[in-house]
Amino acid sequence: MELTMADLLLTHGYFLWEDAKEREIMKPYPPLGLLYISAYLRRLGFSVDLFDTTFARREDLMGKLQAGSGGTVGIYTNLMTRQSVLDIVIAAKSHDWTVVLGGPESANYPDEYLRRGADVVVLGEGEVTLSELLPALAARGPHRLHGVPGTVFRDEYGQSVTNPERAQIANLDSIPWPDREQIDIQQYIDVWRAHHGMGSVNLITARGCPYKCRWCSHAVFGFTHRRRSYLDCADEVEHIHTTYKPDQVWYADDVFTIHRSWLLKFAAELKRRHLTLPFETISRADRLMRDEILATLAEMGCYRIWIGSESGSQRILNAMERGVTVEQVQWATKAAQRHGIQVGMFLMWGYEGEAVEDIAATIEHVKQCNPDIFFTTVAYPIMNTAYYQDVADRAVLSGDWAKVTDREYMIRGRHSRTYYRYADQWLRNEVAAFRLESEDPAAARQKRQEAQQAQRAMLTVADEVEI
Ligand code: B12
Ligand code: SF4
Repeated sequence: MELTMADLLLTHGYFLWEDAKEREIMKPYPPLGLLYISAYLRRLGFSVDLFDTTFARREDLMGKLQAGSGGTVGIYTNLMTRQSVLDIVIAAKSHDWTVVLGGPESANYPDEYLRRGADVVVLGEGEVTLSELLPALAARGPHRLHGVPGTVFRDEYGQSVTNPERAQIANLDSIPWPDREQIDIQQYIDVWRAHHGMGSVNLITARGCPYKCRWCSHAVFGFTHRRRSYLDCADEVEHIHTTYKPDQVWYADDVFTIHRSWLLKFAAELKRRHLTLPFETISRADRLMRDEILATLAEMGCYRIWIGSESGSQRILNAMERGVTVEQVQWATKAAQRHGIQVGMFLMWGYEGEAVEDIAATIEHVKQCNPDIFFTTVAYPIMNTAYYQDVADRAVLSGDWAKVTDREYMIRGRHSRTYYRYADQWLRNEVAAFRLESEDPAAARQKRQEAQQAQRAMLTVADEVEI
């Protein structure tokens, strides 16, 4: 064992260079959760080492695990990184590390991860739990962690023990900002600049979302919503601006405009400090339903707002318990664009009960809104969501649990993937035709024909099921 070993090595399982799709997108952000934990533990006097895998090679992390045999490693997990994290767990265990996992994915599958070698899974926020867990591990080892709230572990008999829940941090201003000094933020900014002309840094102004969209994962923060004070957030933006000089920021909140009066105060404070930094963020249409909000966002520097539109069918939005109307999405999109803000839209195919009329309604809706960008996805059930419960008896993983993610669930009886591929082509061609209409009617006609072909092709495979 190294004499200088840190109390905790923090890392994650996301390696940009291993992911061809992400390399194409090239919009990496560091995992804020790890940076928050690092800052919190350091302030209490723990020594923390942080190995950011984003731009690293897997061999480098493996080398580090080999060199530091016998320490404690904490790994962030999310839906995308299951296989990668399991590889790290196996490597860490082979070098005698104690392995602690945290984040949304391991919270959804604590026993699966414990069975595959993890020693402890932390549920919920990591800061306070780790500050109690590290001394408990040092004093009692990994099998006698009874009474450490927010943890799941295996006792000496191999039985899984779930401790009581950890209380959430009531005052988010009381914890230090993310420990960005521990990683190479400049590399993130450089990569962003090289690929998008703008260097970006992420931050959050709140934790948790009180809405109950049935497919959304609330594994970490539950259904609470806690905000930081607008002054603390403005201080952090100022710090980011003076320290890293990015060209923009990304407010990685769940619903950035959820609290109107907070937003107005925050905007006024940034203005007072002459901090107009371009930014992107995500929100809900029903939380954008005033010109005042959109004007404020535009004045703050918002150049693109992402809206989860999901479907153009009110019936499906209601089934999702989205709490938003189609009209609200249409109004918010137009209003944002009127204020000079681009709109990015997320859409979902294949939700429970979706019929061909709902698909047609979604296509009409996207034409009506004419967002600047839109992304589609076929609905997938994340473990422990209400949607998962709805389809659990028909959900089949397309491979070994350790090798796939929750995105690979197939739903028995649902239309095939080919069907949704055609739905996508129908949508994209219709929207393209709509956009070409006035400037190039011939091209528009061509696109409309392609849309009709896609629609017909979709209908011909309507009887094929996913599984
Ligand atoms: C911003 C964001 C993104 C951004 C950028 C990601 C980034 N790196 O910043 C973008 C838009 C790219 C994105 C994409 C996706 N995302 Co996303 N994203 C988020 C979001 C809104 C914020 C993340 C964040 O910064 N949180 C703030 C920090 C402080 O919270 P935290 O990371 O959870 O950390 C705390 C705890 O988890 C814990 N903890 C964390 N690490 C560790 C480690 C240890 C050892 C311990 C003990 C504890 C611990 O302590 C931390 C502090 O309290 C979250 C929702 C959310 N509010 O968290 C979804 C979320 C993480 N994303 C999710 C999903 C599904 C996706 C996509 C798969 C969506 C898709 N269909 O494509 C993609 C995957 C992309 C990829 N390749 O990984 C899900 C994950 C569900 C799951 N079970 O894993 C979430 C939870 C959203 C949701 N509600 O469903 N995402
Ligand atoms: S989808 Fe957005 S609004 Fe709905 S519950 Fe999740 S974070 Fe909240």
